[in-house]
Amino acid sequence: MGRLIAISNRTAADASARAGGLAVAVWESLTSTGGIWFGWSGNIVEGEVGEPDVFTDENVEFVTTDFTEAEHDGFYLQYANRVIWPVFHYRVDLAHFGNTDFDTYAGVNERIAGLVVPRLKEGDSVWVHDYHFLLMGDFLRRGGWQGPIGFFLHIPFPSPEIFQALPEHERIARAMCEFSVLGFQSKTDRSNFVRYLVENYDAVDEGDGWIAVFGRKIRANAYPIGIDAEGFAKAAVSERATTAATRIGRFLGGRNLVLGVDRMDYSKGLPQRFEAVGKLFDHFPATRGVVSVTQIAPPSRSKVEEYRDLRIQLDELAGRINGDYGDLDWIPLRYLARSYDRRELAGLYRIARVCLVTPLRDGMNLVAKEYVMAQNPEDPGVLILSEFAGAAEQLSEALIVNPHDTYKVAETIYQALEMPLEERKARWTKLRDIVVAQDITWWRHKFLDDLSTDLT
Ligand code: ADQ
Repeated sequence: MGRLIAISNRTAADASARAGGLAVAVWESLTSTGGIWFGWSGNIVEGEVGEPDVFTDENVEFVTTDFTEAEHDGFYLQYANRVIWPVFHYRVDLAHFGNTDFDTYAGVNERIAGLVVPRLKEGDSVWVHDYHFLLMGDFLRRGGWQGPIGFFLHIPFPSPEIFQALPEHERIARAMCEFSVLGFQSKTDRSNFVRYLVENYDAVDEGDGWIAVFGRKIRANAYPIGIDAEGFAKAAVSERATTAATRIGRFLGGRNLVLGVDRMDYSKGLPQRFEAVGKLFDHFPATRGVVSVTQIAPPSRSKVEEYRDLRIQLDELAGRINGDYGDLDWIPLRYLARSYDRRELAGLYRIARVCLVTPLRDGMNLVAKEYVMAQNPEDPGVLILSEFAGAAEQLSEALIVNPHDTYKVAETIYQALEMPLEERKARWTKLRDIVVAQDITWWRHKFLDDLSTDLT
């Protein structure tokens, strides 16, 4: 394979950002083939944007651009995060359809394509990431690039009825069909996309991922993203992990830990999860005083109003549950609105008897996979997983729940706490095997192999 050219909103230009799943995968791919990584510098400037910042780390060149205030607002805060994000997570009710934000969104896609095209050489493969750049394939083609372009969507692709709520759905879908290979997290996402094309544009699903549409052939497949499974298992027994586990152990005082770890986002189902915890203590009195629920949820996108509202809602719910059930020596639900080092998280996962991963919608959900890899094989904990997380397609040995059914979630937490060691081990072994087999390296090979055998 020739050079790889990656495009994503945020890059891993800062070495400390190479710890997350996507950043690790893209960085490893780029260092193995050599290449360029384009994205936003993270800076917002008044007035005009200047020349991009270009620098090299190992054999990877970074080309990052600042955003103007108008771009940061219209592209990032509005269209990407207040239109596409809610609609793709089935929350049309939360979408804000402004008059000009789509134009700004398209403008940023076009401007970045304009930085990419002159730097492309024959033999290069372009790999575009996520919902910020749905139009990138179209602009790269308009700029004259005819080589392979892969696209990977990290978030769900909604059912056609929901996608059509986007006023610009046709423009977006046509642009997406300019990519040579389209990657989705799950089979459900892939089939939603294909169903939309079949129902609206007489596309034909020709099998083996190939789709004939708009007079050409593209490939669309599910490539469920994985984690650095071995690395995470090691992190869970590192000194930093053990120290974090000891610290929380002092707080627990021998109680069972039920843990949640999520970015504070309305897609993660946190209010419903808190309600389920209330019902656990209500309907299963044996858990009172002996179970402690800790939710770690660092605030994200706090400039967006819906996220500020969520924070208020969670503060109220946690306060009410602790007020109703807490006692002098017991805090039933603790919620920590901050980030932790990945090794510290791994240590917390390892001692958690139960992990709650109950999003209302999620592209994949890497926390579920991290929890599995952090377990002690001799005494593994139990994963409770929403049927609406992409991870549920692979991790069917978890206890699968509907996060809206809060009584059932409460009952499932109780079932998990009572689960005999033999059953815990049997379920965990199957989960571990799949997370190891389909790890981050497997994912990138699966995607890039398809991209390199593309017919473009
Ligand atoms: P996210 O929505 O961010 O990602 P997720 O897959 O769960 O969701 O990844 C979150 C990552 O952040 C995990 O690696 C987790 O360890 C870390 N994290 C969470 N809380 C943290 C905390 N308090 N401190 C430190 N780290 C924390 C998007 C999509 C997902 C998709 C991923 C990857 O929304 O569906 O799985 O991209 O494709």
